[in-house]
Amino acid sequence: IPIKTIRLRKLNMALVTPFTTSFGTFHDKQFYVIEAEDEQGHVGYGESVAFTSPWYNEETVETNRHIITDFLIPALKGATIKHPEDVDYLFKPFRRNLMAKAAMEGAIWDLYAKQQKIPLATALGGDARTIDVGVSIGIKPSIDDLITSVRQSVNQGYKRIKVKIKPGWDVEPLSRVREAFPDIDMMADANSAYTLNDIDTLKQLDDLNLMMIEQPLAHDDIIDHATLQQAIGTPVCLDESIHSLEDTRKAIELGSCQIINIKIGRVGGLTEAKRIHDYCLKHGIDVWCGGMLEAGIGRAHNIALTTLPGFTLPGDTAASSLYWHQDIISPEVTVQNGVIHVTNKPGIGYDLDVLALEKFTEETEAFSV
Ligand code: OSB
Ligand code: MG
Repeated sequence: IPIKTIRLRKLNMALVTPFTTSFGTFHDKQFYVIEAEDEQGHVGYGESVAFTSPWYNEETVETNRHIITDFLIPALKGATIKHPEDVDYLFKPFRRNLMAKAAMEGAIWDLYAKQQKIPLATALGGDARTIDVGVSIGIKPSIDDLITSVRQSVNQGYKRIKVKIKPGWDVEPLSRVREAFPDIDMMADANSAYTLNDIDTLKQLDDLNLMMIEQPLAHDDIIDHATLQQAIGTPVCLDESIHSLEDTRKAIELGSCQIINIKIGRVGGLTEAKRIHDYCLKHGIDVWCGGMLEAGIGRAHNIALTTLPGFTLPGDTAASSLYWHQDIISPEVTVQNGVIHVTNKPGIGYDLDVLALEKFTEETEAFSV
């Protein structure tokens, strides 16, 4: 995969509505768009997913830039990359910094697919023509606000509703949503806000017929999650705790979860995401594709990944308009009756909206490879 230039653009986009999790509230998203260009003018796009503060994991927008410009781009110089999977190997000497690696690897996967003139989904081995989509609903000022928001999402056709929880915002709001919507597919995401001391609260959620509870315990734990899974009936899904195929194997062997949320950035790129998918498919573990409030490039990568056969549960890949006044891809991501129709254009499958890209760009840097 000959690469001539890597460009970084720093973007800043305001969210349509603030999004609150157990660890904080987002008003906007800053990120890097990575452009990998070859001699023929093909451009592959990647999007960094870390937040401005290290509160979901240890990475930030600026650690992503540091690792990309000081280590990952230099590692590409003089390297022979025959396939995007070689990039995963090339970045192995650098510990962690998985979101930085994923942004770079993503741009190269897109470039590769465009050079081959095939959709990224096809390059990954996926063939689904539509993917099922759910929505993640943040912590709201009141239960009435939450119910209003759930009603809108149900009316829009989303296939499952995820409700963010934290201590003090759990059994009561979830029970009220369940009363109002007895039959919807519903789940909760705690973003690591509980400990085993909260086991009585977590047991009460068993009465609410949840599809799963996502990452209830510490971000770096798989031991206590196994204890919790023994004690509750609701399936545990891991998000923050899973960074690799090895983490996946260990969590499954320990019984720490029954379901895995795969996020490309959290596991260091599409290559590792696919390995985790393949392992889970072989071992009968359901997976779904999580989200990081990405703009269109990141979402397009998520959509391509979700076409693999093991993605049996709806992902967090809701419509662009829920997050952004204007997205950076054209057309933007739309959801009809809870599904996204996968495009068959080469690469990520969406064109960049060049004017929007320019509008949200604060800085640009270019590096020759
Ligand atoms: O844990 O999945 C998460 C948003 C920010 C940080 C972490 C998470 C989330 C979401 C939203 O749940 C997913 C999305 O719509 O992109
Ligand atoms: Mg989560």
